[in-house]
Amino acid sequence: MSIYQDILSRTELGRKQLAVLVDPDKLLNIEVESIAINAAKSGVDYFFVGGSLLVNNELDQCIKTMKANSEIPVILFPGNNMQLSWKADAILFLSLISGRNAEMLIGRHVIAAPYLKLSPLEVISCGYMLIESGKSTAVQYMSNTMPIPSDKLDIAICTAMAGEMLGLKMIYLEAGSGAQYSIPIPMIEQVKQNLTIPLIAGGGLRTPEKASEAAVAGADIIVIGNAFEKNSGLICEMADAVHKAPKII
Ligand code: 1GP
Repeated sequence: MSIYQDILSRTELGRKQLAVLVDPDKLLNIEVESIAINAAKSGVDYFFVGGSLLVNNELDQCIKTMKANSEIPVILFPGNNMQLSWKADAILFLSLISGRNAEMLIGRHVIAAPYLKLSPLEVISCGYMLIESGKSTAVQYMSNTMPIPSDKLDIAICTAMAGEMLGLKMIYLEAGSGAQYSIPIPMIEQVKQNLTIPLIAGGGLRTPEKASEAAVAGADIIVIGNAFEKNSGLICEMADAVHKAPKII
C-alpha cells in the first residue's frame, strides 16, 4: 500500500496520526537516533524531514539513522529544492497556497519535477497554508509570503477548498516551527468541515493537551518537531495523546 493510501485509510477510520518532524540542521546524529528509537517504541506514524535551510549537508545521514532505528516511513518535508534525497520513502510536494509567490506555488516544482520523476520517491501533493502565529516565522521570511491572519477563518476555508479543487491530496495548516501560538482550534474545525482530503496541522504544539485538542478539532495528522528537539522522551506521551484523541461523532 502506498503511504498516501495508508494516510487515507487511517483518516477514513478516524485514526489520528502523529508525524515527528526532524530538522537535520538542528540535531546531532545521536539525537536523531534517540528520537528514532523513542518514535519506534511509541508507534509514531511518520517522520517528516526538512527545515527552512540545510546548512550542514546532513540530510542523507539523518535519514539513514532514522531508517537504522525504526521502520517508520520517512517523508521529505523540503524547505527548498536542495532538500531532496532518494533515501526517503516519499515527499510532500508542497505548494504554498496561502501566499502569492509564484516560485513557491509552481516555480520550484518545475525544477524538481524531472528529479522526482526519476526517483523512487512517492510524490504526495500538499497545499501548504501558513497561518499567522504571533511573531514572524522562518517559513514566512524564507518564502517571502504573508501568512493568513489567524482570525480570517473564511480566507483559510476558501484557500483550503481551492487547494482540494485543484487536486492537491492533503492540506497542511502551518503555524511555523516554534510558533508562539498554534493554529486556532476554530480554524482547524472549520477547514476540516469543508474538506474531504486529509488535514495536517503543526507549529507550536508543545503539550499533549494541545496536540490532542488539535486532533479532536479535526486535524488528521499532527506534526511536532520543536518539543522533541528538547526532550525526545516526550514522544511517547504525545503519541498517546494523539492516538487516543476522542472522536467527535
Ligand atoms: C513546523 O509544523 C511543524 O513545520 C512543527 O512545528 O517545530 O513547532 O513543533 P514545531
